[in-house]
Amino acid sequence: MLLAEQIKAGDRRALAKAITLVESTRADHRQQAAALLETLMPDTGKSIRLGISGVPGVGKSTFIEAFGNHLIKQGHSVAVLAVDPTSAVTGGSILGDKTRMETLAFAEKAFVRPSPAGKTLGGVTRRTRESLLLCEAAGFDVILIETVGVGQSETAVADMTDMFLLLLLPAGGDELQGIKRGIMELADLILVNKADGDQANAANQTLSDYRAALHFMKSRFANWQPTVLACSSTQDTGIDEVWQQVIAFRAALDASGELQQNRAQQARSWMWSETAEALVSDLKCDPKVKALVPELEQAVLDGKLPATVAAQRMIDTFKS
Ligand SMILES: Nc1nc2c(ncn2[C@@H]2O[C@H](COP(=O)(O)OP(=O)(O)OP(=O)(O)O)[C@@H](O)[C@H]2O)c(=O)[nH]1
Ligand SMILES: [Mg+2]
Repeated sequence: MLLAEQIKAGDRRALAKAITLVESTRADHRQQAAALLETLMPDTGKSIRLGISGVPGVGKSTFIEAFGNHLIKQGHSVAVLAVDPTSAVTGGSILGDKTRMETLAFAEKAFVRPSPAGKTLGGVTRRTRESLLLCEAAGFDVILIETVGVGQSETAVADMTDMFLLLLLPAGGDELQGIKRGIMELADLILVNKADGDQANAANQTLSDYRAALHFMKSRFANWQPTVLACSSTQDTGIDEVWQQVIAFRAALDASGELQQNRAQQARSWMWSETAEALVSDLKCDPKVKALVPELEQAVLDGKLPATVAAQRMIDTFKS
C-alpha cells in the first residue's frame, strides 16, 4: 500500500492524509483506515506516549511548546494530538488556533494535529488512538496528547497513554484546587506550572502541599512513585527535569514489564469498547429497531416500562 510506505518513510503529508482518513466516518473511509492501520501495526509501539492534562488556562499548550522544543533539540521527534470533549459541543478545538505552539507547529521534527471534531467522546478518543498509531508508524518517538480537564477526557487519555502528567496552578493553601481525587490518582507526575515571577512562592507552597498529599494516594504502578515538580513553561525552567522523570518512568516500567502489560490491557479494553460501540450503532441503524424506538422511548419516559425491559425488547428485535 503506497500510503503506508509513505508514512513509514516519514512523509508528513501522507501522515496528515492518513489522519484525515481515520477521522472520517464514511464507511469506505473506515474500511481503508482499518486496512492501513493493520498494515502499519508492526511499525507502531516504539514511542513513549504521554498524556498532558489540567484545567483550562493552566498552560498545557505552552508547556507542550516548551517541552516539545526541548525534546527536538535533543534529537527527538514529537507528535502532538488532542482529546477535546468540548469541541464536540462547540465545534471549536483546543489546538485549533495552534497559536500557543507557534514554533513547535512549524518545527521540522514536530507534528501538531488539532483535536478531531466529533459527537461523542468515544468517537473522538478512537480517532486520537488511531492517529497515535499512525504517528508512531511515521517514526515520532514522543507522542503528547493534550486534554482539557473536564469530564471523562482525562480517563480516556490515561487509557491511551503510558504516562499521565497533571498540570496545576500555583495556589497557596488552596483545597487541592478542586482536582478530583480520581484524577490525582491517574497522575504519574504532577507539575506546578507558572512557577515564575510573582507566583514563584505560591508555586513552592503548592509543590509541598501536593507532595504531602501524594503520600496518601495510591500509585497506578507498583514500580513507580509519582512526584511533584515545579516548572515555568514561559521561562523554560524545570522542563528538562520533567523529561528526566519521563526517562526514569520508562526505564522502571520497562524493567518491571508494567509498560507492556499496561499497553496490552489498554488494547484489550479498547477492543471491547469498540465492539460495544459498533454493536449499538448497528442496532440503532436496524430498520426494525428504528420503528420500535419512538414507542419504547415514550413508554420509558412515561414511566410505563422499565428501562431494562425496553432494552431487552430492542435487543430481541435486533436479533430476530
Ligand atoms: N507566567 C506564566 N504564564 C504561563 C505559563 N504557561 C502558560 N502561561 C500563560 O497561561 C495562559 C494559558 O496558557 P495555555 O497554554 O493556553 O493554557 P492551556 O492549559 O493550554 O489552556 P486550554 O487549552 O484553554 O485548556 C497563556 O496566557 C500563557 O501565556 C508559565 O509557565 N508562566
Ligand atoms: Mg491548550
